[in-house]
Amino acid sequence: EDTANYGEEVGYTITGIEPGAGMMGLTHDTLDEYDSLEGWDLSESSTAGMLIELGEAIKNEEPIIVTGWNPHWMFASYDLKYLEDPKGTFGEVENINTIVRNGLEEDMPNAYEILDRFYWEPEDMETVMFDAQDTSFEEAAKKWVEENQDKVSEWTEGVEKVEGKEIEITSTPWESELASGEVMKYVLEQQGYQVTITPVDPAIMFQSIASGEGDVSLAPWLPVTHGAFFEQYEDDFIDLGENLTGARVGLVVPEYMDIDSIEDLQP
Ligand code: PBE
Repeated sequence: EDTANYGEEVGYTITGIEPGAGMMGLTHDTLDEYDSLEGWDLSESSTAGMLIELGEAIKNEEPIIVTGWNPHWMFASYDLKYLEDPKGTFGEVENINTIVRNGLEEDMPNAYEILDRFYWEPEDMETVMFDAQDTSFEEAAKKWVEENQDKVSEWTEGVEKVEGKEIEITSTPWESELASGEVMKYVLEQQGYQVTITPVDPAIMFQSIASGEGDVSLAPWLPVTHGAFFEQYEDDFIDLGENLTGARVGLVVPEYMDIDSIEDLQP
C-alpha cells in the first residue's frame, strides 16, 4: 500500500492540547518510541484550539493528526478513528478512578460512602456532555440526575443527610470531568453538602488530594494517562477504584485518511 506522505501536509506535527495533560506526556513518549515519527513534533495548544483545527481540517477534507480521547463528543460529531498503537504507548482501555484524601472517611463518612459507590457508564457521561453543549454542565448534570434517579439512588440509598458541610472536589478542565464533577456536586448538594469544584492540571490535582487540600477527585485517568502522577503520590491518598471504565486515549485522525497505524506515518 502506497500511503500518502501526510507528514509533509501536516508539517510533521501532531496537534496537541494543554501542555499539562497526561496525554501530552504519552505523546512525547510515542514520538520517542516510534521510528515512523522521527523528526515529528507535538504542538501545544488547548483542547478548544485542537477541536477548532480538527473541525477546519474536516471541513476541507485535509489530513490532521490529533491527540484524541473518549468519552468526548468529538467522536459523535465527526467520523474519526484511533491509529493502531502496536507499541502500546497509549495503553488500551482506560478507567477513571475516584481518589479521596486521607481522613475523609472519618471526617465525612456519608460523603465517603456516596463517593465510594459512585459508578456510571460512558453513555451516561456522554449524555451530560451532549446536553451541556446547548445549556451548561450544571444544567445538564441536574437533568441527568433527575432522569436517572434509579442510578443515583444506588449511590445515596440509606446514607444520612448532613447540614451544610463543605466539601471540595478537585478536578481537571476537560469536559468528561466537568460532567462527573457537576453530577457529583448536585448529588452531594441534595444530601446537604456545600460543594466547590476546583479545576487544575492533573499534576496539581494529585498533589491537592495527597496534601489534603482537596477532599476528592473523580478525574484520574488510569492506568496509563495519569499513571506517572498516580505512582508519585499513591501512598498519600485513598483510591476508591473506578467510577467509569471504557475510556481511551490515542492519536486520532479523520476516517478519510488512508492510514490505520502510527507505524504508517513516515519520518
Ligand atoms: N484527557 C481528558 C486528559 C484527561 C481527561 C485525556 C485529555 C489528560 O490528562 O490527557
